[in-house]
Amino acid sequence: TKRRFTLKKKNDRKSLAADICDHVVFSLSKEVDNATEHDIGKALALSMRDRLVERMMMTRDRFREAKAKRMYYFSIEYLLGRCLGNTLCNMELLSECEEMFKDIGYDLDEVRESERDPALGNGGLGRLAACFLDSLATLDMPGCGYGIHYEYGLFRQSIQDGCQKELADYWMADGMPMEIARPDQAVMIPLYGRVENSILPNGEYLPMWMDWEDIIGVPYDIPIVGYGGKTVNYLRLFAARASQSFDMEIFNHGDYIRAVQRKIESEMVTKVLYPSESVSFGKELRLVQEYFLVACGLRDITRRFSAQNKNFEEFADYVVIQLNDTHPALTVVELMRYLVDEKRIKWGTAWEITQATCAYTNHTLLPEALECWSVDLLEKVLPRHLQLIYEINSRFLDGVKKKYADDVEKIRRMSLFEEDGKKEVRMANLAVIGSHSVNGVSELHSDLVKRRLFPDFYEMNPEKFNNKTNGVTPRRWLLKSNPPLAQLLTDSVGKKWITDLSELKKIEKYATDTEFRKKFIAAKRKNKIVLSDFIRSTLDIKVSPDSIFDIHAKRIHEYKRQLLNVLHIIHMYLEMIDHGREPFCARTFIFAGKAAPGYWEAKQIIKLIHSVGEVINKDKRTKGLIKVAFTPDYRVSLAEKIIPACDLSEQISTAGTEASGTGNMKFAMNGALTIGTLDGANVEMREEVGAENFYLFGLRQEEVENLLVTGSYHPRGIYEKSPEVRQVLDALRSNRFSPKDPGMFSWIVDKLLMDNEQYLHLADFVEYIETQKIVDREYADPALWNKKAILNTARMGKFSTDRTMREYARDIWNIKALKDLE
Ligand code: DL6
Repeated sequence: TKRRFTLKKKNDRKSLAADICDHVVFSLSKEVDNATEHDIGKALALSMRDRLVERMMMTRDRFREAKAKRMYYFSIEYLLGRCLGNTLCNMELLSECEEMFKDIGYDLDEVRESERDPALGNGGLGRLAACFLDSLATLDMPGCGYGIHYEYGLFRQSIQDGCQKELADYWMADGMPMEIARPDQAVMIPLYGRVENSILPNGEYLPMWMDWEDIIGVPYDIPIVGYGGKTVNYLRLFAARASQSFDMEIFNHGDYIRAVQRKIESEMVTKVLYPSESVSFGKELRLVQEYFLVACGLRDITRRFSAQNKNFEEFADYVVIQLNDTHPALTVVELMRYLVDEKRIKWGTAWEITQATCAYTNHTLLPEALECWSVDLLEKVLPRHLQLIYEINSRFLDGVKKKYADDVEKIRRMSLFEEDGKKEVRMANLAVIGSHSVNGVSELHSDLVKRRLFPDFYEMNPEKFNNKTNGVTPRRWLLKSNPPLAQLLTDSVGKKWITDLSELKKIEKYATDTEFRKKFIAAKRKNKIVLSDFIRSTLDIKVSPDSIFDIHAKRIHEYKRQLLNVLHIIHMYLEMIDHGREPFCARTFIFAGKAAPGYWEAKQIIKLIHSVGEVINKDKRTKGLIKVAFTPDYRVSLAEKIIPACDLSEQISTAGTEASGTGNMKFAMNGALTIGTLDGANVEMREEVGAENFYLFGLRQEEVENLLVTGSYHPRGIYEKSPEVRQVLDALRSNRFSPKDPGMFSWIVDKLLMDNEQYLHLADFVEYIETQKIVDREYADPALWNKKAILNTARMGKFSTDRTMREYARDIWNIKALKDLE
């Protein structure tokens, strides 16, 4: 007989209010009359959690009954953002709760503002993972996330004297009401030790991983509710705990302090998130983190699989694992170890199962971000895995040799081992050969993945390679973060857009409708006022909501070219002050983003933005026509304030460097126009919104490649030819923006003038300022500007992660929505 969990909690106002009161008393141990706003917020979160837990159990029962194949997303980062508002939105209880809070004299907005962002990710890669989870649940698909329960998330950024200072982010200080600890499902993870190679009496080779140390992985589940509240999947995050036996062994020898010390050391594994998305760290702790994620995840999955099915040869019929970049690439080796060593499955079959189970997404073309692990380190931390990597490599290269006989160079390039200098394992090669699918995250990027990153692998197995253009979830990035626009869209075309973003095409016809346009402008203005107030209250900078909000919000990195933006600001300033040429429109340049703590150049760029801002903001001669603001501590909740208020979105990376970008999509969806290069997903966005609704400039990827490969980039020639470039660089060198620190920014000028400046700032500068002039002219014509802005919102249907997830499900995972299986 089928036993299905049934819902007990009701969603009407009375039941919710009663539950909140119960939680204030029984979970928080406070009296309702003395409860603070914060207590009420927590009690509301707990009441919502109760509802999600019920639905999670129902979803679990439905999966089991349907014997559904499941997708497990392995990612070292998840950038969830605040949970409460999102849960209320997806459960369609937001306005109900707002009303209820009003009735009892509390402000729900304030309660929501006091929630801390769980910042368990650096940027694009982690936020994409969070959007995927939202879409999977909304689509009723069996897909869950696996990750690490870091104690400290990404550092908090404060600005002191224009410089970034990093502060620890103890995100759990106040508890995380939404999560569910599952100590009963903890798993044990071995590390270090040695391999003993024995031969059984029947001649069979038996490697034994011995003398390992172990860490316990304790799962914490965060329920992920899809829109409408029917499906609730989960994100399972593992925290490292010391194992009892581990402590006791030393303890029994009488060394209590050393036992505690060891306990602390093993809990270090999940202490902190590494704070960069664009370099590979090469540190032992990071390797242990990566293995910890993979090993905890696989143990959990194999246990779940075994409970329903004993035949591991069918594993890939029920399980598929998506590797979010190479950080979880050890999945390939750990699954082989499990199948061969523990399940005694023959190598060839185990390899087929592994390849059918794993799929890999690449998220970066930057060479410095491609992970390699030293053989010495692997030997120390994971000795059995290193043996397996040798075996995988040798069998794989046998196949390569069979196909390409004597092409020694090709074999060298395709090997899992880098042999030049210190011997290392190339994790990207491992992920490619161990997976049945390799995808990039935009059309351009996927093309470069084939041509630039893995040409040999592509030649050998072209069928593995595919593109899955990124997206963003319209629930968080439009419905929740932009209530005025969301309301206007719903009023105009109905609610269907929330789960089918292509519905917004229907507003195209209103692009020239005066009434609609007025409302669209009013929604944007409302958001701009909120951001202006925020900037005034946090930075003491007064900005006008009538000015163009020109926004550059993303990680600070040379390839993203915040520097190009600053050069344009300086140009505008000099035009006004030195040449008396005023722009048509006032502009507020808003920056936000963190620099990796060890990335000196990026931190200097933050200092430069502040220094330029200080001079310009104070200079009365600008008549307020240019303002510069840097809003510190960029994170999901700040993005939700900034993005809806944007007029002009800066997406200006050097063509061929940004894999996709997802900020670009969020801005355009919220009615911002993009100024951008043909890089990442900008290319497809421009195709969708129409070339006339996108401010394009800059070299194409092939032109960039050509300049770099042939060594024919000579920026000094550009400097000499172009008065605009000269003026700006000379001003930077003249200390006009660093009066107290002469010479501070000379390094920038020097670098920009070097032939090997790989992001080609000066090559694109003149066209960039010309394009900015067009922006200036067109913003002065509100009918024209807003027609374009409306068309941007209308035509962003492709960039919903609902579309992305459907494509992964169909082409890579072979999973179905539960409703289609029932
Ligand atoms: O795919 C998500 C996101 C892209 O949109 C960005 O373009 C890309 O820079 C980012 N990549 C990373 C680097 N991770 N690694 N390794 O975060 O991924």
